Amino acid sequence: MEIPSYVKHERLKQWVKEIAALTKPDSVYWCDGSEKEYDEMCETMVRTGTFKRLDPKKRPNSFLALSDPSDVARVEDRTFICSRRRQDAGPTNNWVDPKEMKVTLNKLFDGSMVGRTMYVIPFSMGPLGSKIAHIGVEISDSPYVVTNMRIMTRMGKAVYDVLGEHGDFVPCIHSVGMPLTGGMKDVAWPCNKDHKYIVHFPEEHSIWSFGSGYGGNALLGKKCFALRIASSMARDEGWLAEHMLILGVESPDGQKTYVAAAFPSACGKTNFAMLIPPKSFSGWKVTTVGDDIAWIKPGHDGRLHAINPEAGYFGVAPGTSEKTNPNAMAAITKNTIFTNVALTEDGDVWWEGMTKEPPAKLTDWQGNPWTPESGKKAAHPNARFTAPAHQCPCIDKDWENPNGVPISAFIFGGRRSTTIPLITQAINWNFGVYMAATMGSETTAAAVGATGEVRRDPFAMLPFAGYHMGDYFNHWLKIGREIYNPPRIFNVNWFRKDAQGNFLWPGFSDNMRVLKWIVERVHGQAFAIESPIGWMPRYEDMDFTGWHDISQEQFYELMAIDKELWKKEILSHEELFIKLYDRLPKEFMLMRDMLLSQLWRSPEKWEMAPEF
Ligand code: O2Y
Ligand code: MN
Repeated sequence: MEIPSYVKHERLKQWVKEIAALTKPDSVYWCDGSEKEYDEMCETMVRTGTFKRLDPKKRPNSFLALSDPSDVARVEDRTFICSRRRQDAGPTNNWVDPKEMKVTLNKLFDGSMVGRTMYVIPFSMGPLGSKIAHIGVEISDSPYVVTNMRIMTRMGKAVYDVLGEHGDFVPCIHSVGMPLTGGMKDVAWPCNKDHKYIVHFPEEHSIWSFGSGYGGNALLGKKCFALRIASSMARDEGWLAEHMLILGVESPDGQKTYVAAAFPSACGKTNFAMLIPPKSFSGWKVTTVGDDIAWIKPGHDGRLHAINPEAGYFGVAPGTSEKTNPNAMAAITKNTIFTNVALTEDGDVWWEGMTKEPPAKLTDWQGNPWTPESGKKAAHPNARFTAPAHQCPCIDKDWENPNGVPISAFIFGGRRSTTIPLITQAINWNFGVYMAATMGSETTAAAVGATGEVRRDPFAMLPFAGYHMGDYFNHWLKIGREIYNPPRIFNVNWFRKDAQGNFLWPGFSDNMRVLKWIVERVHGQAFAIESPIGWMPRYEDMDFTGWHDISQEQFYELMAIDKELWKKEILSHEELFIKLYDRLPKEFMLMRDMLLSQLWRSPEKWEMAPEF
């Protein structure tokens, strides 16, 4: 194996040799991250059928990949946190003894790259050399992974300069798990239909992924490193690795405020990160730092500073349109990889929700002819675009600032049709942590289990915390004790419905009205009243300028606190607490009791009557 002379890190070289000896690829290729390399790999994938080049006039330098129908999303039931002790992974993660798992993985990876090229992909999560950033090296036998990693991370040989001879890196090993033995012919989307393993070793900071070529299972910088391994590093080192978007709000007088927000997967995070304020909000601007993950470290000024560790968007295509997210639509006009969307007759892409009327004829995500009468979706519901972040028109000027941006507020939100008001502010850090820990979403038809059942998804981190959730809550409480000027914490619910099942809040641009109140609260510029569950704006504290007509009554329906529903809510917090009992913060019991006693003294339906 020829190793480029610019790689000076002996441990890294040794590790690559070991993995090559185990996986037995035909050749080893060290990625340099250049444009030439990217173009050549795309061209090779066009020849092998993995990529289809889209019409260069309509979507310059863009490609479509169609995955195997069995490999279309993250596989949570095949995702493992292999800490040495089971109790450190906690009851919400799949756990296998690391020694046992290594035996399994060594068998699976033995010869898994026969007939393929093994790519060595150096990448930085975060701006190269930033004190908040960390380095990883992914070994993969998938050229699809290489090209996606080049968009999603800072990938290339400059990483070796930062790494030097002894720098730390997270080793990430990935194989699609389909060796080409005995002259076997390759397929457009190789994967292993029988065995999938997405495995994390939090103590040794390493990741092994086998059998899937898709998204979060294979682009190991994202959920595996930037959340599962990084959350464990963050706990040990006193920082936060969170499933949060980061956005900037600029007021007409030029005041800039950064907020980070956590919503469960598929709750419109990218849309919120790229929000365009209503026309009536003249002079207000929202800018995007990140749409999915935030790494947040305490700064010398006693504040928390955040970077987006990623360099691209791996966004859900269905539902994205000029109406819902014009900034995302602009970001994907060129240099984009589309996965599992439909192909138009003129060589462009389409998905459900992109236009009001579907095209008359398409090729669907499985490569079959499609018409609106086909009776099935043209694009897979989890179809994705991979696009460079810098192509987003509303990208923040400091999105690559190595020092990060100072965070003034955390926002948490689930998908709840009842109970949770549109907006509340936690009375203090600890109560905010309690509210984030107990956030939940109602299951939709797409998810397993009964529709409408509330699933707790603490901090939107349930699938992504690399250690015990109880310890994770304690870590958040500890951060609050240690920083001098903690961000304020807010809870939102864009999804509340009336008795007839209609959404009470339009969402999208109008979320700016809530964001404005949040920003003004942070700066002590907005009024709030005390409710049993936190601070709340009154009707007159919200900016409804340019709104067709929202009455005070309608707004208070969105904000109402129903005592009976809240009693049930608190009871269902108990379910989570019992599960995490051995490591649950003692503060949570006090806060639950405080919540109960506050509710106890409130009327049956706590409404913000004008006399309050
Ligand atoms: O299904 C996948 O592999 C992707 S999941 C994903 C991708 C981008 C941002 N967030 C998510 C998520 O599941 O939260
Ligand atoms: Mn996500």
